[in-house]
Amino acid sequence: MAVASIKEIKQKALEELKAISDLSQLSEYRVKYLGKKGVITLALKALKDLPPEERRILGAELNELKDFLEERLDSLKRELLLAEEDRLTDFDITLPGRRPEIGTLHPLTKTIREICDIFLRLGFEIVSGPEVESDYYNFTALNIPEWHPARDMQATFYLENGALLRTHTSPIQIRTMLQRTPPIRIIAPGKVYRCDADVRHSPMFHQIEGLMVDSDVSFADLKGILTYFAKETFGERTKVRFRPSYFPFTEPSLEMDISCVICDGEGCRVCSNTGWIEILGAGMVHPEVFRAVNYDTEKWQGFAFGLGVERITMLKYGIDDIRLFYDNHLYFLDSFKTL
Ligand code: 2U9
Repeated sequence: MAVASIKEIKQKALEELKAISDLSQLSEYRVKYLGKKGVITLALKALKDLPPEERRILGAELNELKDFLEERLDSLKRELLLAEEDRLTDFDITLPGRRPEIGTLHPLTKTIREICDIFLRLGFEIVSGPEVESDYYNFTALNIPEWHPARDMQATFYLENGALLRTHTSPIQIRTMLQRTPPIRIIAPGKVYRCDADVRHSPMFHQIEGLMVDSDVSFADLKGILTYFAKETFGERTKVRFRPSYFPFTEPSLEMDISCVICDGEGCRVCSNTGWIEILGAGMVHPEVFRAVNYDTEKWQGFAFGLGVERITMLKYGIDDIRLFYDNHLYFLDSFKTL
């Protein structure tokens, strides 16, 4: 190795040192010159083949260069780290913040909560029960014996062990009555299952049922409470009407209509030009049901009602396809954010 080539190494090294502008260039540079196979490391190794005098002079010069570069690289590294930190923390505090995406309750959850709140104000209590039920609690105790056509009407999902998926939340009321003595004022929201699927039917949907049992409960109480519920849910101006109906578990039974929320009673496609929309069924608890839970029919009377949460929600928001509730498309769910 000649003196000239050491000069060249030094000159190039100093020149390239000036061009370093970030940490990765610095690291590359360190490997190139000071690494195990770096230019300076190899040059130092090559000294051993030189005569002693030359080795001493060139060795001193190379070591000086090596020490200089090591020191310079260390301080340059500190400078670059500081600059990087500055860059990361250098932001404009006057810029508006990024608004976090906030979700919203599912429309069915909203309806369930709103309806439950109405009945909580009337002194009702919320109760729940299992979705997998026995034939007895779902049908027999509700005055629906095996031969009853209502069993076919409520197309039931049966499990292999003979249990079934509840077709309504009524078994909750049966279980509650078996556990307690009147007075009872309960509301039973929950999922129910029927083998049915189209634009208006889903194999799983939600019901809210109510039950009040006391020693002085009348059909008039039932009508009063249902009217209050309709006006709270659809607005004070909503009109109601009651029609006679039939359910195995209530007698007498009724269905309640409200004046059409779309056309205000004028007649439109939603109310099939009648001006009225059916929203729930109800009635006085059938004596056979009281007998199934060992309640003295001379002492106690009660009323019960049942409604479909999806149906109420579709009417409230003008939704025409039940499947939208279960698809979980954000464009649908987000539209309830401001409501
Ligand atoms: C007990 C006694 C009586 C609950 C009732 C209805 C009428 C009714 C339907 C509304 C639409 C079901 O979701 S839906 O398809 N329900 O019309 N439900 S009376 O009667 C009971 C419940 C429990 C012990």
